[in-house]
Amino acid sequence: MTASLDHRFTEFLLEAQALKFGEFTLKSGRQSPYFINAGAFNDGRKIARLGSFYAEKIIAEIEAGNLPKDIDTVFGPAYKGIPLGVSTAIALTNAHGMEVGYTFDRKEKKDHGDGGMMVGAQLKDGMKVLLVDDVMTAGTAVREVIPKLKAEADVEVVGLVLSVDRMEKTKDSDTSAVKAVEAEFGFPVFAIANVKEIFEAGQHIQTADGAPYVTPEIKAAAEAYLARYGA
Ligand code: OMP
Repeated sequence: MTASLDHRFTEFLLEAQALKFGEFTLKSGRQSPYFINAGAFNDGRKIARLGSFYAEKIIAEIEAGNLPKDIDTVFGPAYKGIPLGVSTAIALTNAHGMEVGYTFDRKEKKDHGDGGMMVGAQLKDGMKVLLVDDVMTAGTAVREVIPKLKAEADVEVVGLVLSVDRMEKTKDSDTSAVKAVEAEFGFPVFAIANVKEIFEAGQHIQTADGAPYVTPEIKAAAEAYLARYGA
């Protein structure tokens, strides 16, 4: 039997050392005992596999009727979203026969050549855009990019796919950041895996020495963190 997507993805995160345990200060200022670092997907094999995981999740959500079939372009916000969007578009085409563009934004406006704030498939009115990003904690990154898209053209954002949902509440409410973004913008947010699934799977995945990646101490630290900040 093939393992579930979240289990296989957790294996990949751990093997690629993209999931770290220790003490980390997040963008939100919270002190977390774990950190997901998409920067660890730094070679051809890893980024190709990452794109395949995103594509698998997207196809599953299309089949479930949660995303439309006719997505025009995959948008990955600069900088970390760029390789995500490109590798996802490649995997959607190569493995699933889906013709789709990719688009990303520039951090600075270019004043020569083609000008413009976007690179890749040009955004036009009515286009269906699927966002991809690495991790959502408070949703700050997404809130920054939506106005940029809307300034470019009257596109329809059909959803957002993340690698990991940290399942945290927003700064000023008990609502999860994912739910708050869904309510604010009206599109669904999906994650290949969430932290609860990751910590569950990580107890059964072993390092080269045969020890579980997620020890009882690590699990306890994660649970204490989620008891405080989880939604
Ligand atoms: P928000 O923009 O507040 O949702 O935070 C998500 C961003 O924080 C990610 O795009 C990363 O830049 C960074 N981050 C991680 O990469 N991994 C984590 O596990 C946690 C964070 C974070 O700082 O919250």
